[in-house]
Amino acid sequence: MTHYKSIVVLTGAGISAESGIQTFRASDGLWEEHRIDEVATPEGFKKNPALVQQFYNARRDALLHERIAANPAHMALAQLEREWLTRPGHQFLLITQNIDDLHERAGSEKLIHMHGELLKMRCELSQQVFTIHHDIGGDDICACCGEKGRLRPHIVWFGEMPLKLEQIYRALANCDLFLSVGTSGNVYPAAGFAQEAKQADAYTVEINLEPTKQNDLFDKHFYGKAGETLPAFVDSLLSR
Ligand code: BJW
Repeated sequence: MTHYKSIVVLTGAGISAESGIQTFRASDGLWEEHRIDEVATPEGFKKNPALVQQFYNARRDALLHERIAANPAHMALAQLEREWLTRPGHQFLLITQNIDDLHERAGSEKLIHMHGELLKMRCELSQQVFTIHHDIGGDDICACCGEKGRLRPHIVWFGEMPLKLEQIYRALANCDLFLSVGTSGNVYPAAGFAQEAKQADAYTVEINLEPTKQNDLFDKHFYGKAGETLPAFVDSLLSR
């Protein structure tokens, strides 16, 4: 039986679907209701900042609703990190494309939000990042530069550079198990991570409701809800 030492996990919108958060590309997903170029590009923000702020304000409100909570899939990854890192020489990194904070709520700590965070905003002038639990408005004055209209959601839009890529590629180059959960594999560079892991000779595992665009890059697939399949997979890893 193979003994893995270094695990990298990539999560996407599917892991939060069972918590009541909309995915992007499903028939009832966010991109059916909103135009990507209007709400998820720097050009869209420049053209109509109020519309973009409204889009993220509404999603922030929804995330902070009391009915939203981490689900068994988020919990399983937090447990995996906790127990894996007690083993000498073992490594773990969780990379999420999600901007919600459900991994943190479950207890994950070795975590990168490569597409930003909904509960943070950023000053466009100083790049200083602030935590927020309220709406951002066009008239808001930035605490660092004192100017109006300089605050934007701390989100990586299309055409912008995802966060902490250097750290991510370093981890991928050293991993021996790569696990992808609930992502459609449509958006780069995240969609290229399985290929990077394969080049490092890692064993690659995918959990999704259905086959994805990256299907051929995975050694093993588990089809089903992440909240059901992931805890069982984590149990099998931890019992080795
Ligand atoms: C379940 C489930 C359950 C459901 N259990 N599973 C041509 C070729 C290559 C690249 C490009 C290209 N043209 C343009 C690009 C670059 C572009 C890109 O990739 N475009 C594509 C559309 C082609 N990428 C970028 O611009 C990125 N930046 C960049 O490339 O910088 C330059 C660079 C150069 C060199 C190296 C590195 C970088 C930035 C991308 C920013 C993405 N931003 C968004 C929105 C902001 C965040 C937000 O508002 O929330 O991020 S787009 C949106 O898609 C969001 C997500 O994080 C991202 C991925 O979506 P995800 O998570 O996969 O969701 P879905 O809905 O697609 O899939 C859900 C899956 O879950 C499905 O498969 C379901 O089956 C499954 N599922 N329930 C298990 N219960």
